[in-house]
Amino acid sequence: MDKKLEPIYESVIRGDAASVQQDVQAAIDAGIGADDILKQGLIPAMGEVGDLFEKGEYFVPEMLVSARAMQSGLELLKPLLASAEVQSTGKVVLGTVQGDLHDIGKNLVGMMLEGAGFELVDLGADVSPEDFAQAVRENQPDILAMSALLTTTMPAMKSTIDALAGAGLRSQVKVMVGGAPITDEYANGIGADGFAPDASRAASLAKKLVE
Ligand code: B1M
Repeated sequence: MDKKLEPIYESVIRGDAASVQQDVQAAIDAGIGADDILKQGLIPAMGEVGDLFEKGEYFVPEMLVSARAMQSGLELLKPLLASAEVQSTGKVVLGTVQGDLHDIGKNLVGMMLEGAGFELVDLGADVSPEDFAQAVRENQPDILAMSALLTTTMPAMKSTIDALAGAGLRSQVKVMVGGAPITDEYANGIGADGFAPDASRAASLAKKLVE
């Protein structure tokens, strides 16, 4: 890793948003490309945060703080990345299913996906099957990612997959699901392509699904 990118890596892991912004700006000023700052600084740092979470050394609050710090760096890079037309890892349409207002975990998943280099279309919470299908039609994502936190809203995942099939869109997109009540077995049962138990593993799963 370029020596000038090491502070970015360390600041993301510490979850220090102000330092991440300073370090990213310093790297831009030093002439390092936005793509290198993203792929050699911010993304590996979020990968390390994910590993720390999976090892039980970081918990949800630390992961959130690091994800927000990473986002603050990403904000500085976004205009540069857009103009450089950097190849993204893939595109994901994300939302919490119909009837469900819980969005904290969904937002964390979104941040980890962006941290892994995905382009994100976040539909928010309480998204109907028809709106998911419409977003897939309009955005042509690689992945549709759904979150549900209530046992009463889990069936909306199946309704959304049915809506995709009804609209002739199911074969065009991978579907991944997650949220506290969701299990691998449930995901298989409704015909999803994958389930992840947490935000870090959601990013790893998304990468596998687009391979
Ligand atoms: Co609600 N709520 N809530 N709530 N709420 C729960 C989920 C509940 C377990 C609390 C309880 O009873 N112990 C319970 C659900 C019971 C059940 O169905 N099994 C519950 C209930 C009942 C309700 C209401 C019905 C309460 C009422 O009004 N009577 C109501 C429903 C409103 C609605 O949605 N229609 C309600 C309302 C709310 C608030 C609005 C007050 C608030 C949400 C605020 C918001 O999100 N903006 C809220 C909160 C905060 C919670 C708890 C306390 C915390 C949820 C949370 O944010 N966790 C929750 C109890 C708990 O979990 N301890 C609870 C932190 C977050 C980081 O974790 O969302 O699990 P989580 O996300 C994780 C993983 O699940 C995974 O990654 C994330 C990070 O690692 N993940 C994915 C999530 N989505 C993923 C998608 C993926 C992959 C992984 O791929 C696409």
